[in-house]
Amino acid sequence: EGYTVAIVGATGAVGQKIIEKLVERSFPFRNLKLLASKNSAGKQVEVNGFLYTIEEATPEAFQGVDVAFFSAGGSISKELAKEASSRGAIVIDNTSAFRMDKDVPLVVPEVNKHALHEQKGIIANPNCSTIQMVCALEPIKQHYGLTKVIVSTYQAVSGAGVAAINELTAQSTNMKEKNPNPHILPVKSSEKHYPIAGNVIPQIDIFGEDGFTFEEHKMMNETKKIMSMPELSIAATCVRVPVVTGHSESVYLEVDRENVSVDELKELLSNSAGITVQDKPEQQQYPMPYFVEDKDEVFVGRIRKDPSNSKGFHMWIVSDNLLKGAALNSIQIAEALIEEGILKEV
Ligand code: 11C
Repeated sequence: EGYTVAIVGATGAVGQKIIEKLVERSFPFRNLKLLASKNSAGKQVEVNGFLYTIEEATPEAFQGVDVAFFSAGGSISKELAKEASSRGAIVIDNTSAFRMDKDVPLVVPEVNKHALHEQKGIIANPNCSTIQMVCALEPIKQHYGLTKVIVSTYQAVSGAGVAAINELTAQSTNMKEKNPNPHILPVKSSEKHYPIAGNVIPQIDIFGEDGFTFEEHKMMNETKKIMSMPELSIAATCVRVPVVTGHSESVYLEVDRENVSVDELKELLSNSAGITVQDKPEQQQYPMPYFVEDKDEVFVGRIRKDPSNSKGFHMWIVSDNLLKGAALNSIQIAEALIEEGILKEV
């Protein structure tokens, strides 16, 4: 009884969370295949009391797999995702490799579960900072319309993987150190690196010709695709901050209706799937990344009306980037595939 599930990138920051959440949510797996690079092959990992040996991710490793979660970087997905789907697996890909492909649904189940029916073997999990934002924007769009979004992010280093977490930790233990020796952030493959402890870096991923980074393009393009709003006016500024886990976002948005009140917005978001409103300024209550680690929800607070635009609102959105931003959303996609009858019972 149950599915054969493969996890590609099982030793990474997201891969580890996928394993944790599969167990915690009692996902119906019968067999687990933990796949990783040649370097990690042979290591043993305990999952729910059973020992699993990590195997090298090769095309043949996907034989007999029903669902494959990919989270080992875009180049591995480009190399192996089609190999997996051609062997009958449904791939849920956590990288940016296929997100904007016409034939690949880009899914946040609370927003566009219906898109799963268009899948042709690969489903893309959106970028972490996009996921938490669209969870809050979708109910607003449905009730009041949405015409404009301007977002600035405050993103945790775990988004850049275990090496970036280690870099922040090492630099934080000696903030006065004159030689923090950065070599991962902002972008591992780039020429220049900057310290992250005691710093804020306005660059996540590489720059495009328009002056926006790829992370900013992801937020803009993915939001339009997930929400089916190709014409949405949206701009993003993505910034790395010295936080291990939990992305924060300052979002300005404009609705398409007059006289929407802050209380109405709070009520709407409080009743929306996956969202918790934490918004009592008089009690200094608002979301903070320090408190969201290991929490499934998207937290929203600081909801205010813009002082000069009656259709404009500001809000602050925080979520665990490794959970709703990555591992949890991927598993919710797999659960939705079962609910919708797309992943057949075995
Ligand atoms: C970060 N958002 O925080 C990135 C990590 O496209 O899935 C996720 C990259 C992606 O660095």
